[in-house]
Amino acid sequence: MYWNQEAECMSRDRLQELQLQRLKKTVERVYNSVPHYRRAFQARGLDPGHIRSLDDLKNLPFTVKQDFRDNYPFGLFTVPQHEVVRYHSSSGTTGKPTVVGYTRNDIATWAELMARSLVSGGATRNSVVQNAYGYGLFTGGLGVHYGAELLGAAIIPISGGNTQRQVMVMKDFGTDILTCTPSYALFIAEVIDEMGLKMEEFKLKAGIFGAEPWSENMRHQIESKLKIDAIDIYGLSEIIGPGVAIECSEKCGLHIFEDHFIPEIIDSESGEVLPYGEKGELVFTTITKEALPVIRYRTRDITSLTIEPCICGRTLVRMEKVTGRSDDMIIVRGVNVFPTQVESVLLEIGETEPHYQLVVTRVNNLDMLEIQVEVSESMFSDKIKRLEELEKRIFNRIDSVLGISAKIRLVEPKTIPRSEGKAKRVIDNRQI
Ligand code: DLL
Repeated sequence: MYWNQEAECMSRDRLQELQLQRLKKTVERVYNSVPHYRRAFQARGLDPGHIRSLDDLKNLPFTVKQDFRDNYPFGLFTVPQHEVVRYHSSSGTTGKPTVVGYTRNDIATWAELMARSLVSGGATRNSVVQNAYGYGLFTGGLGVHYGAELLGAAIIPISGGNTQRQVMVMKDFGTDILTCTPSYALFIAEVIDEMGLKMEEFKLKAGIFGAEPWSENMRHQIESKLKIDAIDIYGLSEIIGPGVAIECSEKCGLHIFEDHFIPEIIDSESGEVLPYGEKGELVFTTITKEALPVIRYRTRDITSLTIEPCICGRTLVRMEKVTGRSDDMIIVRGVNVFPTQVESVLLEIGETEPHYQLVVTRVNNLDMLEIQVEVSESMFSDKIKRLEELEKRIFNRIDSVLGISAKIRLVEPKTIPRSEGKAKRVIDNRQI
């Protein structure tokens, strides 16, 4: 099922023609109205006339998060303030947040992409969509909201939190589509269980989960606990919000809406563009945005692209599930570790609960990684010996898969903080 078959199944030739035409317009737009871009282009001896083919994109300068900070709040906008109808912002953990803005047309584009995403994830106009992404400056809530309304589904704008009420509403309103972060979905499953309810009492069919990395094993956990299809949705504020890419029912890669965003994969070190199939940093250029077009934005997300045809019929390029951001990666004694890799190992062993946290400390100049993971009630009250055995097994598996010796700490059920939005997986206590 498609929302916009013409756009989602367009021939690659036609798509590239459209991309080039839109790219030229975007480049002219930013060059003529944003001093930052004009300066960056001129520093490379470039002007909009240099874009003659899609291949010329690789010569344009990158845009990075710092450029948003340096031009805070509206310096990268291409329209006067009266044309902006909405602001959002991403929660900067350090320094100023990133501010993004939308014209009326941008909001319409976003709703279109979210309608496509919801349909790809299994929603129809008869759906009841429970939207537990946070409403507010975060793009998740309102992004999904407008898409669901355009689709004609009934949206429940419940936002994140108050989980018992979420469960009650889910049951009583007959929610069939849940939208929230994967970590929150897991928490909802836990509360359903605590309330003594069974999934058979719900109409839930699918969940559209994103905004944070989650492993394939985490998907299986969520699918079996909630008895649904769990679909991955990707996006970021700087580009538009949720709805940049979405999985189809094949669940093998996320289709990127290339008629609006051109993706590239680059080598993070050299900045060189990598061919299809190779893993690297994902970079996006928006080609239809009005208020805030972005040229070659470095997402810091690690993935690869493929244009192998997909069984679903969409011709759009697919990106591999994002396993992590380069900023989330911790380097412990020289070994690169992504939280999702640890997650995958823990869930594969399967004797712990899917709630974990990584704590990094530095003792006598040596990095120490402690993996805290919850065990079930029954396991916790079991013999010490069994717990020690499990610790040992996790230690060995982490050592052989990730090449790192970590301290494993099995903790009591429900002691790791639950998240209602993006989960905090790493606590880095190193003073570097
Ligand atoms: O998280 C937008 C969003 C809302 C996406 C709801 C999906 C659903 P930001 O807060 O700007 O925007 O964070 C963007 O989150 O660069 C990735 O590192 C991460 N991220 C988003 N979706 C995924 C995903 C929203 N499906 C940053 N898998 C991105 C892995 C994701 N990481």
